[in-house]
Amino acid sequence: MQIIHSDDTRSRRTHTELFGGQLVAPFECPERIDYIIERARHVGLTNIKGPDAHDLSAVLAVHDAGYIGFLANAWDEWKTAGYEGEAIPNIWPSRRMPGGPVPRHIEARLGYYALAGETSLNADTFASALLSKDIALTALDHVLQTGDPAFGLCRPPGHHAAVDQYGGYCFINNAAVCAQRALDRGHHRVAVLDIDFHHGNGTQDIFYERADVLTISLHGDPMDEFPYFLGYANETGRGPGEGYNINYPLPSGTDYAAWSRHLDDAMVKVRDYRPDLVIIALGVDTFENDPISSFTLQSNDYLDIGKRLQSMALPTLLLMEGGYAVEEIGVNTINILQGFDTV
Ligand code: B3N
Ligand code: ZN
Repeated sequence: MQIIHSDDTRSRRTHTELFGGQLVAPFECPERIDYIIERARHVGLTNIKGPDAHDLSAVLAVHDAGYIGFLANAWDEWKTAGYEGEAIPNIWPSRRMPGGPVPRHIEARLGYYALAGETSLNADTFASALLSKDIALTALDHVLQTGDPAFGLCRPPGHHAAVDQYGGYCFINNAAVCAQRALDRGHHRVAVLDIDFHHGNGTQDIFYERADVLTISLHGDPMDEFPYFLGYANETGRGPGEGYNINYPLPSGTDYAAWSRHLDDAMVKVRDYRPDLVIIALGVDTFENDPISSFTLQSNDYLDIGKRLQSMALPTLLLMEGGYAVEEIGVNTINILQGFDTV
């Protein structure tokens, strides 16, 4: 398995995450990647290379240009406003005051472009999001050129990032960028299968009215889990996209027996779609000891997930999303790659 990785992902280190009325140390931390790459080397997965630079065209094909401009300038605007801490929104265009222009003040612009408040921005945020996109697109290039699978060790993750909103630790939707780039390179149908614990709301948002990208997500029921406001089973797509979005909201405590039955069902739907490429939004926060999630998958289950994914026998791009049980994240993630490789 070709792995795309950069040590420079370490440069994203925020100090604050809004949780439980306090600013806590972020769950999404650089050590996550250290553990994964260390485990890859330990088990002999040494086919690791750095990312190539890619311009913004693929990003602007799925994200709003005003949003990307906001990300590029937010930190400077925040500092210019005289704020001392990391940038966090504190007001939103909420249900009783929607509409209007995109305001000028950075506090308002943060709320306008944020779908949630836990994720802090700092001086390195935009550069790290661009690097994560480069990692994803380099992994895609490998799949397109060789037909062989590749794993983009993306950080920050991407699947919550919507057309013009960030949140849930995500800024640029790497899976969506790669799906669109594959279509622009001549593919006709791409499937995104999201196995992270959290609903891939951003990917759903971006492709909701389209039939050329099938989006499927297995996740904690949004009645109880982030992102709460999207991810329900009755969200099936709109207009030409009707039938091309499938959600599997699953209850707290879901174990591997139940989860893998839904995975099998999802994989049948992927295969029936006959995609030229399948993109796996790969989170391992389904793990039993994940600190912010509530499924009960165990480390060995990830080997089996890899085997099942490989059994689809489709060109596959795997992109890193969530997973916060830091000491086990390496074993769990690499188990998926090993399971995939050993069929
Ligand atoms: O959902 C949470 C959250 C839940 C439980 C927590 N505990 C018990 C310590 C802490 C936090 N926070 C909201 C932000 C979640 C972002 C999820 C990012 C992700 O992995 N997406 O796939
Ligand atoms: Zn997640």
